[in-house]
Amino acid sequence: MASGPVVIEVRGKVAIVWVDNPPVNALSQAVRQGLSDAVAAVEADAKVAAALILCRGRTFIAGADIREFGKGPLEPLLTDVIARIEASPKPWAAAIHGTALGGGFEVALGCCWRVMDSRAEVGLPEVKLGIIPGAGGTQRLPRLTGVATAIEVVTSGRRIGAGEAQKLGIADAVVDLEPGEEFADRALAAVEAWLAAGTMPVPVSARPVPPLDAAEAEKLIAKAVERARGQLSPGEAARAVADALTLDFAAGLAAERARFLKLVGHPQAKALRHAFFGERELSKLPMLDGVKPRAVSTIAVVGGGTMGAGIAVAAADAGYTVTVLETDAAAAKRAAERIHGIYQGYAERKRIPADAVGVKAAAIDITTEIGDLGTADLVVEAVFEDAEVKRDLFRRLDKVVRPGAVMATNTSYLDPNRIAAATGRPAEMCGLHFFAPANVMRLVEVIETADTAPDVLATAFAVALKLGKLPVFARVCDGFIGNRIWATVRRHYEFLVEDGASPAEIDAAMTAYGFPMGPFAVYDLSGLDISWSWRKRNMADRAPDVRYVDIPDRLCEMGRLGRKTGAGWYDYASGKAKTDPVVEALIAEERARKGVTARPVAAETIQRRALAVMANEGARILEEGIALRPLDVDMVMIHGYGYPAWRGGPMFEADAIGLPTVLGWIEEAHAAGGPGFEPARLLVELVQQGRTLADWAQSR
Ligand code: 3H9
Repeated sequence: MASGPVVIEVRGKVAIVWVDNPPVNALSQAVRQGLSDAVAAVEADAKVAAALILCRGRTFIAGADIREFGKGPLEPLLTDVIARIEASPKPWAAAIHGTALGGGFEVALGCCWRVMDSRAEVGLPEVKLGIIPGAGGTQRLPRLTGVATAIEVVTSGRRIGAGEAQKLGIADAVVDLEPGEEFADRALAAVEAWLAAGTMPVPVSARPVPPLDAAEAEKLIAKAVERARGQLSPGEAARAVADALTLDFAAGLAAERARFLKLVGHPQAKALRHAFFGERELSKLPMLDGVKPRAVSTIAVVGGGTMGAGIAVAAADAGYTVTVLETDAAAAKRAAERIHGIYQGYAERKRIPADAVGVKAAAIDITTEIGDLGTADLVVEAVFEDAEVKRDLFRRLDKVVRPGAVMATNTSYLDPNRIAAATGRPAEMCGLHFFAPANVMRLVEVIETADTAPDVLATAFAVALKLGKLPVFARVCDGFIGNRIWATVRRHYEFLVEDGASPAEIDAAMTAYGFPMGPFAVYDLSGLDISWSWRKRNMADRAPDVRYVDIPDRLCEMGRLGRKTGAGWYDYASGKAKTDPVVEALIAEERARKGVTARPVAAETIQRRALAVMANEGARILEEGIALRPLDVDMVMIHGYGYPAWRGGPMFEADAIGLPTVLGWIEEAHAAGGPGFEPARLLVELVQQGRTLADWAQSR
């Protein structure tokens, strides 16, 4: 075969089956057909004794073509292609470089032998797309690793490095390439050696499944279900693997297929596909088209607090030369300790070797001399959230930072336009709003001020991508995308408390919805004082008809600022969040003062109000041009605020439920919340036109 994405090259007795389907060799229909035809061609060629799958480009097959999902099955089915490979009288091997994921790993499991580049990884990440492996992965993997490991692998979707794969019996050989060596040559040599040995391994599907107690399997399934917080795929994946204990291979495969088909068209899978492609759309912006980012190799971070230290570590790990500016020697020492602490944590979690901690921490330069920032290509400010402090800092930075360098503020709530105006070069300023801990959280809001130059914006995106972050474009408003939505919905949660729900009921409703933590637990964790000072600044002279709940102010006045003070909405004296009679009494007192008769609030009411308020605020953010597309809002809420990815984010979910229904809920929220909670004009118009947000985004 000389054309198409699958091409055969015969070398001696081995047919190399080259797969070449950029960018990630996904198993499109043409690739499946090509592999199927290759089996026939290899069988027909008398000179050939074995076949070896190798992939062009950066990776082995990264899975089924996700874009084909939802279009109905196209022949040949992957399961059948793999069955042909496995049943062939001539042994097939897979040579894995990059990542063999999902269907790609399943193809490899259908081969007799697997040889891996020592840097390669394998994995079954299907659960992250709301599905389960659908081409034998749940039945072949436990035959190699045992059921318990296979359940762990399919339910986490994690990747397995070559070393571990060899220990687990997944990889038959691992090759460490010497400089100048070709992986193809080494893999070919491995196949020739196996052929020479003359023993053909038993196909994986014909191997016995190592026994596991049924009760033990049930426990593992229950654990997967619990961890998934409402997402169906991990539980289904665990059940599919456990089927291997009771069903023979053919029946197990049929059961896997049935589970796969049930999930692939499920709304959760659609939402997770939206999340997958949404992440990859974030930096594809018309205003960045053809704009060249400025070169950045040195990054200065001003402030070595929790945020600054996290940013510095993220930047250093991405290969930048990093300097942190602190105010004095004592603060510099604390910053150094914080950075050391982050790397220490990495070592404890085995992300880096213990002896690398000191070297990595020492690579980040800490200075108290602002003049040392003169050579930086990008300066990120992460100091105390106070407008005057920041303006003063930028005035001083303006004098030392070299012309052409980009300057960014990491403010969460302040106006970057005002901060930029303190410099003589507002065009070179933007906002880079990281989320704490900045070395872990992937979300970064990239803020375009009124003056940000296009190539400054492009530089901010390029750097954020190099840091492995998910940069989301936003324009200036109070709280940008995420904090603005969070602040709005938080107010609504407070209304619900005043109306009759307890903080614990609201937290339970929202964790049942799929959030990792309830809003009041989050509130306590981040500290009640942040929103207290915001309210003092922004809500002190509110109109009399604006609904205002005094409970959080009263809590702050009592010194209950959240976890850091041992008490907030909850009491933490025991180390765990406990409902506190003091708070219950305060809530009762406030209800009485306002003449509110507490009424029970059902969990569904809390959940639909939360969705309605978030989607409504998101729509306003869109109509004001603060965010460009609904997917930007969704990605912020998923990656910064724990919105369950399997719901797709508030904008996607509003579309999925139906905008007319959601508008009805928004009107309910408006009736309860009053001014400030009016339905967004954009949503009202879309409902009148019978359109969706996705449709609106497409037509712009
Ligand atoms: C499966 O296999 C089901 C089977 O069990 C059963 C079937 C019956 N399909 O991420 P990147 C695109 S489910 C289509 O930026 P990286 C991606 O959208 C699948 N397109 O690169 C992007 O497009 P664009 C299980 C795909 O180097 C471009 O490729 N497999 C697919 O940072 C580059 O992607 C997975 O879940 C795909 N499968 O990371 C693996 N994958 O340039 C999903 C990628 O237009 N993929 N694209 O924006 C990944 O995890 C990463 O892409 C990978 C490379 C690690 C491979």
